[in-house]
Amino acid sequence: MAAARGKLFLPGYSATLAKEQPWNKRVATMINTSQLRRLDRDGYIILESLMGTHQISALKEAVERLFAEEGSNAGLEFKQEAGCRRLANLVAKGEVFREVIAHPKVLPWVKAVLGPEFKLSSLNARSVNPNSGEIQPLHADMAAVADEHGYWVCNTVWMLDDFTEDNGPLRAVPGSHRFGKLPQQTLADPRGAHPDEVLITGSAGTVVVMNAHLWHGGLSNRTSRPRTAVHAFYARGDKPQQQYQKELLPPRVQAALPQDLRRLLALDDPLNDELSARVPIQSGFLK
Ligand SMILES: O=C(O)CCC(=O)C(=O)O
Repeated sequence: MAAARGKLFLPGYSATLAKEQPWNKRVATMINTSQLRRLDRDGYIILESLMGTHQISALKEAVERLFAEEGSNAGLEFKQEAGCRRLANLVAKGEVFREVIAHPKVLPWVKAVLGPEFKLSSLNARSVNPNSGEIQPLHADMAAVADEHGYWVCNTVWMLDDFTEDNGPLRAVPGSHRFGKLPQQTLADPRGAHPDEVLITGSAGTVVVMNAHLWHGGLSNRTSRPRTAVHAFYARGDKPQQQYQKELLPPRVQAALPQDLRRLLALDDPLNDELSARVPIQSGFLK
């Protein structure tokens, strides 16, 4: 990965191509250049007030209903995590979730990280328990390291509650998406504080777009209320999905999907079938 200092290394954006290719034109017009530089340099950006109150409450209501319905099985299509409640396979579980994955103000940023050929990798929810007592180790999602073609994982964290310093915010090491190494290969204790870490906080309705090679992790919740987020996670087209959507989505849900969502979910993509079928589910740190 050639990440030249001082130069933008975002595969989905090229000032030259912006003149001739519709996608790059769209990036150039929709995306604020200083945010783009921040995404390239730090590995994340914060989109405030992306969700309105109606969308936040609809998502929260759907998430809590699913936690109640799924009980101790919640999250099992992916993995369960100590100190949290998790849900997985959310594309299958309601229109309110399908609206998240193709948001027109978020996808251009995902493209800026992954380039034009990308797909949804998984859609999950994570709610940190009150007084959770657990810290996620610093990790890169799917334990992914950028390869010779560049970045291949991008996550978007949709805050359904305020993220404060006390209730289990994200922490991240800015610039670590460029290290080409995983925290567990380098740090004596990936759960420990890192000298360069920052806390990512924000109000409910904020969406964090994160180059998911970035070293990051959720902190513990020291308050008496849960802290909930939805994670819409994307992968470059030549890599496996974290959760193979074609297998997980019931046929009636697949049949009702419009073409653009079928494409985003890679439902008619033989390469994705080859890459994603029968591949063990890979987390950045959960066994
Ligand atoms: O704070 C969050 O919900 C993000 C947690 C995270 O990084 C993960 O589950 O991989």
